[in-house]
Amino acid sequence: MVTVITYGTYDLLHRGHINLLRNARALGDRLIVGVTTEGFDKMRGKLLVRQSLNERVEAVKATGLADEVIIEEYEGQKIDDIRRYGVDVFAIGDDWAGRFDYLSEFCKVVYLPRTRGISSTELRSGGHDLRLGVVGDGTSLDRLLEECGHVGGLRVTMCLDADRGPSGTAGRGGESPVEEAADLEELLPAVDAVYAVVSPRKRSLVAKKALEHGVHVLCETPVALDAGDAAELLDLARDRGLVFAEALKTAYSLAFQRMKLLLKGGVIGEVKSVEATCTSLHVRPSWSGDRREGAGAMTDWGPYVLLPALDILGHDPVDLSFIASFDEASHVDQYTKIIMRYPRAEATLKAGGGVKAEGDLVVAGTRGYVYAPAPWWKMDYFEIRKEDPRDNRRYFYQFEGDGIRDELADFVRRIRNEARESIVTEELTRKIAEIIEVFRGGAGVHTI
Ligand code: C2G
Repeated sequence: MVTVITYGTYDLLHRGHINLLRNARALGDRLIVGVTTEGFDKMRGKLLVRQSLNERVEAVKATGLADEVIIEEYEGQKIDDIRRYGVDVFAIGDDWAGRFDYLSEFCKVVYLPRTRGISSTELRSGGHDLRLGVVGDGTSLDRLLEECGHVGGLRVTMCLDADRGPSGTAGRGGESPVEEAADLEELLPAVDAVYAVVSPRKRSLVAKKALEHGVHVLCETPVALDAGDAAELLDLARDRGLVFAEALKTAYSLAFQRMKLLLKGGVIGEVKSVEATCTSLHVRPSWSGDRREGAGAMTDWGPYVLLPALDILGHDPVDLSFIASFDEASHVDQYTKIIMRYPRAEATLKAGGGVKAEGDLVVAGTRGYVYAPAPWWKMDYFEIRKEDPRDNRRYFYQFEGDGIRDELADFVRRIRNEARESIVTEELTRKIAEIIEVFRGGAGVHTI
């Protein structure tokens, strides 16, 4: 009796899966199929699975090819299963070639030919991937290309970069070459969505053109330098039935979302203060030093420090002031402290570009506090600390790919109508732009 085992997600079960199961079964007398849980898929970077575990299990059972269906929940389970079920052969599609050689210590490992021309990703996207155009400023595309690979259903097909010129990026990414466009007029008709990472001033112009052209937009934060522009973009997107999303990565972190829920549940009592710091010494891209383009600590880091304050304490501080240090020649802010007073709480937020400080987050309450160490804006861990350290609790989460992955997945979900409200709400987008406008207008700004 030869026992064969194979694993998979089996989302929207298709003939590729069925061929694989049939071929696996032919390798022995008995076939066990492991179906992955949502949690395990998320952990291994598969984010856009459409069907529930139950639906996927039922679909595999309905093929009649599996003698037994089991659930795969954790890293390292394969070895446990092989031992537990006395497995002789481990079979998997050859897209995994070499990756499971380590199992040959426990049983025979066979890579079966994958069926060409069909995949769950394609079925999920209704036959074609969303074509994403990147309008950038010299930011490396490599990272984005890699992250898109984890999301599925989205391909970077074109880029436009005024600063770089023809660069050799074109042709990268194997099957999906990235073409370089000469201008927006060439790019927009050729894509379904745009990721705008140009200077803060230009990004609202790019976003507007894209939306007018019927193209969805993922826009770096802050999306605009004043509330009017932000509102115009949101309204335009709504009128056209398009998705407009602010790329504020921390908001998509699971740890950050979990922390907010715990705070809402009163884990540290009534929140009295939010202190958040984000700084960097290397000033960011090509527009740095140009105040008109929106350069400065406030635009680089302002949205990040504002995020926890506005999310936790609300959008209506009773007053707002700033203490800022400006570069003498360029008048760009190198260091900005934002102070917001609420009826029963306060926020002290520090943004630095060219000034460095400890980048942590502390939320103080009447029964304890939350501490997230630097760099808290890439949050994967935080602590709830109490008066008695024995009552402290630590929370760990996975935070992959600087948050870009989750941000892209949310963007795709919204375009596919699978998620209603954006993680960064319209109200938050408006409020961030409004606070940046107040700062740039000089109201309540004390200079040091
Ligand atoms: N498959 C195939 N041909 C396709 C698509 C998929 O032969 N056109 C195979 C895959 O190679 C895999 C199985 O069908 O062996 C299930 O595919 P997925 O549901 O995509 O699952 P996958 O992410 O490959 O999971 O740890 C290994 C995983 O559990 C395998």
